[in-house]
Amino acid sequence: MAESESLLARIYEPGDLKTLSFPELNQLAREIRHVIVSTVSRNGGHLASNLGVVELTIALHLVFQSPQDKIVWDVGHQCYTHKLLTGRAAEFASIRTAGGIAGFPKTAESPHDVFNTGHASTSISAALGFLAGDRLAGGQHNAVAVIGDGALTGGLAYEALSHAGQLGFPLVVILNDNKMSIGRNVGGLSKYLSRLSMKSYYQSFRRHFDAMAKRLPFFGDIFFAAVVRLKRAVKAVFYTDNFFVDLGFEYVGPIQGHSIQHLAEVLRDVRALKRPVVVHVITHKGRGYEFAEHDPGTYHGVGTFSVGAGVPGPAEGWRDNSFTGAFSRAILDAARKDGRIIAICAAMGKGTGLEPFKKEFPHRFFDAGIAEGHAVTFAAGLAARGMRPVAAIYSTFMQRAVDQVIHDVCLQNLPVTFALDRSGFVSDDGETHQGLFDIALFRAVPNLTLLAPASEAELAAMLDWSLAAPGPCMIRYPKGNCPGACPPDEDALYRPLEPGRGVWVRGGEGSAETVPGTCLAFTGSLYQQVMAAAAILDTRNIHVDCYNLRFLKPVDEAYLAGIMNRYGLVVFIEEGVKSGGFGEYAAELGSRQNCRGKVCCLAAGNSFVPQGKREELLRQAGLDGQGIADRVSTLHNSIEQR
Ligand SMILES: Cc1ncc(C[n+]2csc(CCOP(=O)(O)OP(=O)(O)O)c2C)c(N)n1
Repeated sequence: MAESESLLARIYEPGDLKTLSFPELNQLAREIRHVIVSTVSRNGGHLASNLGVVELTIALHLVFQSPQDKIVWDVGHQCYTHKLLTGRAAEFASIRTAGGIAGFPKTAESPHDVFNTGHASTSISAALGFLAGDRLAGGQHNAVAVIGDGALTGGLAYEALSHAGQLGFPLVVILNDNKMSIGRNVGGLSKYLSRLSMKSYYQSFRRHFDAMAKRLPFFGDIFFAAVVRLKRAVKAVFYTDNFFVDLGFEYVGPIQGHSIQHLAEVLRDVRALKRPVVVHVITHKGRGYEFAEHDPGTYHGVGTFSVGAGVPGPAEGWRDNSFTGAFSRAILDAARKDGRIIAICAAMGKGTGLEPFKKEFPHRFFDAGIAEGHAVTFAAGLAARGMRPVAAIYSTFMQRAVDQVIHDVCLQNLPVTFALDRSGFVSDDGETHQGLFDIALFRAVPNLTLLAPASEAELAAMLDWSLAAPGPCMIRYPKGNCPGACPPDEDALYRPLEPGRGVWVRGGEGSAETVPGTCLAFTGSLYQQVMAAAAILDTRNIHVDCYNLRFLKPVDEAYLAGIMNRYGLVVFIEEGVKSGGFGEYAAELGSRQNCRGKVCCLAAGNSFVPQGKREELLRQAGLDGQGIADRVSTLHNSIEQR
């Protein structure tokens, strides 16, 4: 379409929507879908969720006055139309790339992004806080939380609903119900919402009633609130219960979520209500792009793809060589041998590699929904009953369940295994999704064993080890390729685990020519980077020994102190924040035990890390092969010169 014909090119801010007729707004929705599909095909991103809310977003911006009225996008992965309508159409091509606009709402990016999101179920709390603050400051603005039926499975959302019902502020909660989380939504709530949607006789009554009420001069508007109360009374005849109403909300819906005009009419009425209200909107995830409509789960989050051909399926004989793939195979092997092994995820069955487990052991697989805290305590209960639960949760989302790990699992020393996927730098999603805090968060917790594999064999050995351990274990691994066999020290990574100790993957005990030289001690995810650094250092005539830590906790302190005594320089290299990390602990151990060697820590800085590819982020942090080699050269030379 020529630039002059483009309606999107005429939208600089949401107020511009008011200049368009409804047919033009429908045309705008088509343009937006086109832009989203072509951009995501190039950059990757959350496709299906965004395609499902195009009309809803246009209607919201038509009726509410952003940024004075606050629109909070739950999870935030569905904010692309919002970004396009709020002055970022020109930069949209850069979405999710390093230095480009973010794939999630980001307050630093625009005043229309009123709250940073990325983790699910925060929108109702945040919007309620805005509203309470606004009223305390004497304001009269609106606040809207847009939350999906998936995000509504998170406990935080219920805490907020309960509080909002009690406060009575005119909070608008848009429940974007597409029956999907990443995959099909699970749990009692999703059944409940379907039941609400299916009351067609009520729907038909409601439509006629609305039309009639609107036709009455004056009454339609003036007595809208009274009409809503009356409808609620009528609804009580049809429904035996309505959870939202019982909490103190008005409940409107379910309404069809792809008619801008209808949505705008309903939202105007809702805005006039001046009471807490849940608007239940039915949308189609993936709408407007056939591949995504038919398989919204696959198209929830995608890499690059061809618009015409869609996302390619796995090639014949494809093997998932990531750490996730290695975990997926290892847990299946373990489960075949031990009927007590139970797999648990929190709405991330596919992402954590548990789909094959679910297929083979459907009764031993549990998807808790977007409810990490519950998933962890549920695992604790299973362990207390003698099962061997494995909870597979991304590092960033485990932040939600720190208390449950400490209070429900570790305090009772229950044998729960945590498979912490996406630990370390995570590509594309930015600050909210980095897995850089887990070492600092969990190293301090008593009873917990913290393990970091460097290879497929090591991951499997650690899983087996943890499944036989008497207490809780956490295995952290990155989103990245997982080495299979590990040259150059052929079988180093196959050696059996020794509690508290790592393994030498280059030189080490007995390599007299390098002692007292330099030792690189690292967390497993950086194995490939450290080996690359060692090779670069060889070319500079600096020969280093490399020690894969394996156990980040507990540590055989005498053994580690021995290393720090033998080597002139020990550099700890970890994929996590420096503060509270392994290196800091080791430095304290070295000083406590008067170790002779100089100790240094290479780690992620203590700031939030924006979006980029993992390799780029490692490079920026100086944790790629080149960066490590350069830092070690400098340290080595400074010691030589002393
Ligand atoms: C605390 C937390 N756990 C897991 C996720 C991963 N996640 C991102 S989107 C999503 C599904 C959201 O479903 P829903 O809210 O229904 O939105 P939809 O994508 O269907 O529009 C999940 C599980 C997350 N963002 N936050």
